[in-house]
Amino acid sequence: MATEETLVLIKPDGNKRRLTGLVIDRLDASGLELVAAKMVSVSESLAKEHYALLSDKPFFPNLIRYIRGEFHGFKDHRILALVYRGENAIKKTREVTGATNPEQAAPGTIRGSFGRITTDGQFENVIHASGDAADAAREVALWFKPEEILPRG
Ligand code: IDP
Ligand code: MG
Repeated sequence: MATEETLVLIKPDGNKRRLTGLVIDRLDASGLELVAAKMVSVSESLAKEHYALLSDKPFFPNLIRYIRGEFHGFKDHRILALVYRGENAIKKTREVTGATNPEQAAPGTIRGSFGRITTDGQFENVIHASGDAADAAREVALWFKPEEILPRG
């Protein structure tokens, strides 16, 4: 298995509920290496590009508002973006993350422990993690310049 890189975003609910350290701790425990990190002010165009494959979904407009921090009071649209590297990094990160629907996410996963569905149906699932190799390559390149990522040792 080749070394992979994958994108993680701590979503605005994770930030607001002070889960950043916990998320990083869980990912550290998985043995992956943190190779890039930055706070990003998420523009509407970045949000729409990130979620381009979901643009026909009914929840898409709310998803854009969610990832831009509009539900959680972040007027500067702040989010923490991270890149993890390691063997099987995409699958390992998804396992720690848990299922998309926080009510179906396994206990002990980040989403199973801390996610929720709001009364109006919005999934608040704490983090984003790239779903597969194609998504990971596209998303890492969308959020980070090559020189912002530590070189492979
Ligand atoms: P993922 O984040 O587990 O990869 P995707 O299917 O790629 O899941 O969806 C991206 C994001 O869109 C989810 O993390 C969640 O915030 C939102 N989402 C996906 N499906 C639903 C839904 O059925 N209702 C509300 N929000 C959803
Ligand atoms: Mg996805």
